[in-house]
Amino acid sequence: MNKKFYITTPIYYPSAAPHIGHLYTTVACDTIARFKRLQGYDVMFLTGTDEHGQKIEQKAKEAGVTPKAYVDEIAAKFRKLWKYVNVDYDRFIRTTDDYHESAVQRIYEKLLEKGYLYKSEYTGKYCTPCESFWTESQLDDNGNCPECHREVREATEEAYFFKLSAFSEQLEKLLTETDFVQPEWRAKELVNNFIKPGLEDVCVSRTSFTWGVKLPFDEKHIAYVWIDALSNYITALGYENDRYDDMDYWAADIHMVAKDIMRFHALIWPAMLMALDLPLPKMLSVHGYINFNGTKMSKSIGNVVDPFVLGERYGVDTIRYHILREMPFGSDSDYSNEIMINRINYDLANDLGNLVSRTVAMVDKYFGGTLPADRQEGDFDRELIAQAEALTAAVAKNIDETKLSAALTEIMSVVSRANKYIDETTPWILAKDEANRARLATVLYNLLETVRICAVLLTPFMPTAMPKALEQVGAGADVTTYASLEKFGALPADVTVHKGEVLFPRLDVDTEIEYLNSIIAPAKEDKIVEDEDLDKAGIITIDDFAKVKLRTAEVTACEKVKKSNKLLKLQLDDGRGGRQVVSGIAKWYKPEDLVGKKIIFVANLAPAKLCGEESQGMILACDCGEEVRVVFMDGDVPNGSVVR
Ligand code: ME8
Repeated sequence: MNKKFYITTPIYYPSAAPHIGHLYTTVACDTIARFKRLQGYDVMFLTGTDEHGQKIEQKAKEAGVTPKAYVDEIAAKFRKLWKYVNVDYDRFIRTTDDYHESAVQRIYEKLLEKGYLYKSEYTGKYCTPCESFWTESQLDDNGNCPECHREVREATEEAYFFKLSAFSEQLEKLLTETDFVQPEWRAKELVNNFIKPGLEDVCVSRTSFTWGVKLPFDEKHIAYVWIDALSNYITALGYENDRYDDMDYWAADIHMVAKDIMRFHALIWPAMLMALDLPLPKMLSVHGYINFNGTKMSKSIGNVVDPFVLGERYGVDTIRYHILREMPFGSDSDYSNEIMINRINYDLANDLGNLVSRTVAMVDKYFGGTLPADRQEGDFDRELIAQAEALTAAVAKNIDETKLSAALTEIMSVVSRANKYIDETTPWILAKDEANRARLATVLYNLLETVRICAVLLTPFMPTAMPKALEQVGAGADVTTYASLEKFGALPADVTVHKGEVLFPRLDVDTEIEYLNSIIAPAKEDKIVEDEDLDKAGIITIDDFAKVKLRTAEVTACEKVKKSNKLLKLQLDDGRGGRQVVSGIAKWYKPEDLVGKKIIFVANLAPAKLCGEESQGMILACDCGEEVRVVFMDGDVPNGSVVR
């Protein structure tokens, strides 16, 4: 039986559509899973969605739908994206799946039976309107509720606690004496920030909302989302449920997460497993964040990179390559349109794509597509062959260490070496003399072989383009296996190539940058955009105007934006779950002047952040000399009516 290999992504919150950050972790895991399958492992690759909790409950309420309907829609978007980018997972878990929910109840019961759960009192900062407890560090700059910015009060509620402190010593050992957390410096961070100051027990039940798993022994308590979520890694294998029977995949070989959720995975999760007497996962691979031009990607800033848009324009494999290549092991990476376009051009169009097309074209041109079997070794062969032969082991090592960017660097250096080999051996000069036939065939064969090895190793990264490359160099199924990589020279001596499409077309940098800048807005900070005057704006058509979606709404709440004399923050009932708009009218209106009034607003304006506050639209107002007057609606207009 083949050796088992179990890899997981985090299960994502279906509270907003997936973006390039989620894409990174999932494509990284998919690549590793594909590589291990290629190596012959029996792979279980798990991903899913983390669907309970107060945040989801609130979002659903705002959208005017049930939490289940809300998560169903977004979970479907995640699945759609994974299918689109060729993520070949084996299992998709949703924490609202019945089998998972009942298993989480059993986990709580077990923790209670084993003495790791106890009832006590939780004291924290409570926001009455939001019915939420917040920790000190979650409060806003003024010490208020981070959601509604109203005052919080100290409150106490009955809750269950998990004895995390009991595992302090074992966790310290795990982090300092094993290589569980990767990269290692992240483990040091955890020890210094959490273990050294003293681990506290974790409050693992809530009573202030209902969207979650009920504790079976005390039904007014809801399971803490993190206990619920982390359990997915074992419930998806069948732990404490009849749905699956795959616990023989446990312990996980790799849990991959970003730094934001490292501490839950490196402290609470191992402690839970210790409490449940289960073996610990072998590796927690922690990667950094993809930022956008140095700024954190955020929906409210409007710089979230949509993977569907990039995939449509540049091809899914290209995007997979780019994000995996750019993320250095363990640290943050910066997404920028320029870097992406240049990367596609240099690595994929110039180096890899060109190597394949040049080689195939030369076999076609000089030998009618089929190489003769005669051979004649020559200068430079050994160096190229030695590099190609050493490649598989180097890539496999990097994959096992989750260093995907390094694995790609290794492969691309062999690609570059092969391009250099073309310049060194000058096949076009060899072709001039019939006496060089055997030498020319050898040079081209070595190139085809190098492409074959690189393309097989690249297939897990680019599962659509690489089989095409392999077909072009005449590599049949028997020479695209992992075993076939052991030998340089697996292609038949009289191999036949098949000229095909250009794998990675070269992009025009200026055109693409202009395009990308127009669809992925850079952060707009603290600035009210002024209307252009009529002369400058020119004449527009009715179709241009129709692009602006105007709607009516009622102002349900309004307050001044702190740190700004100009801005008011308005909550609008737009008939569709509500939205927040920030407007530069504080000089002319007090909050109470606006509450209860009906206004018109631009509903499809890209979101922006003004003085740190998200604005999802713009209310209409007119310039009256030095003054600005808001356009109010008369009469009883339903909220959300279209204005044309
Ligand atoms: O934390 N760069 O879900 P989540 C790189 N439900 N990776 C990013 C990223 C970025 N800018 N943004 C998100 C949760 N990610 C919990 C997890 S697991 C038991 C429960 C990726 O939807 C990265 O993998 O907030 C990060 O850890 C994860 O999405 C957070 O996803």
